[in-house]
Amino acid sequence: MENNQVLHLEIKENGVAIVEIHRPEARNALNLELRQALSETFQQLSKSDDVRAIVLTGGEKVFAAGADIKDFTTATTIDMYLRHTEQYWQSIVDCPKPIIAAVNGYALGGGCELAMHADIIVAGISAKFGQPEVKLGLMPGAGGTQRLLRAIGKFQTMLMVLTGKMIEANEAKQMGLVSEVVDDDKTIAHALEIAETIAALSPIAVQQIKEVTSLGQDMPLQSALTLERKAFQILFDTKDQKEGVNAFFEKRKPNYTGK
Ligand code: DAK
Repeated sequence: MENNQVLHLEIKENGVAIVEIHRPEARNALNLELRQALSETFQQLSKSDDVRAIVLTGGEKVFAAGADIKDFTTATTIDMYLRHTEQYWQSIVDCPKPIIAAVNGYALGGGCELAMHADIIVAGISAKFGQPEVKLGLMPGAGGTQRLLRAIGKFQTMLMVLTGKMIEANEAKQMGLVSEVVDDDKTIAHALEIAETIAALSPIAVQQIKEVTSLGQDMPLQSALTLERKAFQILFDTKDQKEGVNAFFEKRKPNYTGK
C-alpha cells in the first residue's frame, strides 16, 4: 500500500489497483491536492504493466461531496482558468485500463463527475448521486451536463442539473447511471470481484474494447463500426487471441500474457 495523506493506493498481485480517496473530515471533497494526487496516480497506473484493472472508491461512507467549495468563496474567473484543472481530469480520461467506481454514500458535483469518469459504476444501496452546483449559483464544470446527457438522456439530466436533486442508487440504476446496486457493505468487494474478472482476461483485448466503446459513443455509427472492425482485426495478431481460442479447445484456463 502506498499512502499519501488524501489518496491511498494499493496494487494487488492479481493486477487490480485500488485507489481510495481519503479526506473524511471534508466528505472527500476534491481539493487541489486531491485532484493532483488522482491525476498522478492515474498516470502511474496507466503506465504500469502490473495493473490490469482499477477500482476507484471513497471508502465505506462517502464517495466524494464534489469540489472543495471553501475555495469558491474568493476564487475569480482568472484563478479558475489558470488552474487548468481539466488536465487533472484528463489523466483519468486517458487511462487505458478499465476503471470500476465503487460508490458508497454521496457522489455529488465533482464527485458524481468523477464516478462518471469510470467505465463501470457499482453503487451501495444508500448511495446518492447529484449535481447540486446550481444551488451554489454555479453549474457542473467537469462533464456533469455532457456525461449525464450521454448516460441518461436529456430529460433526466435536465431534472438533475436544473434542480440539484439527489438520486438514490436504485433510481440511478434504472436511469442508466449505475451498472449494479449491492448492499452497502458489499460495494467495494463487488467492484473488486469485477476488477479481478477483467484482470484475468487479455489486457490488449480489454483495452481495445474500452477504447472503442468510449470513442464510439461520440462518433457517427458507420465510423464507429469501422473503428470496431479494425480493432477486432488487430487482435488477431496477438498471442493472447491464439491462447484464448486454443485454451477453449484444449478445455483449460487461458494464460493471458498481454502480448
Ligand atoms: N467542500 C468543502 N467542504 C465540504 C464539502 C465540499 N464540497 N462537503 C462537505 N464539506 C465539509 C463541511 O463543510 C463540513 O465541514 P466542518 O463544518 O465539519 O468543518 C464537513 O465536510 C461535513 O459536512 P456536513 O456537516 O455538511 O456533513 P453531512 O453529512 O451533514 O452532509 C453533504 C454531507 C455531502 C450532503 C453536505 O456536506 C453537502 O451538501 N456538501 C456540499 C455538496 C456540494 O454542493 N457539492 C458540489 C460542489 S460544486 C471544475 C470542475 C468541477 C467542479 C468545479 C470546477 N473545473 C473544471 C474548474 C465541481 C464543482 C462542485 O462539485
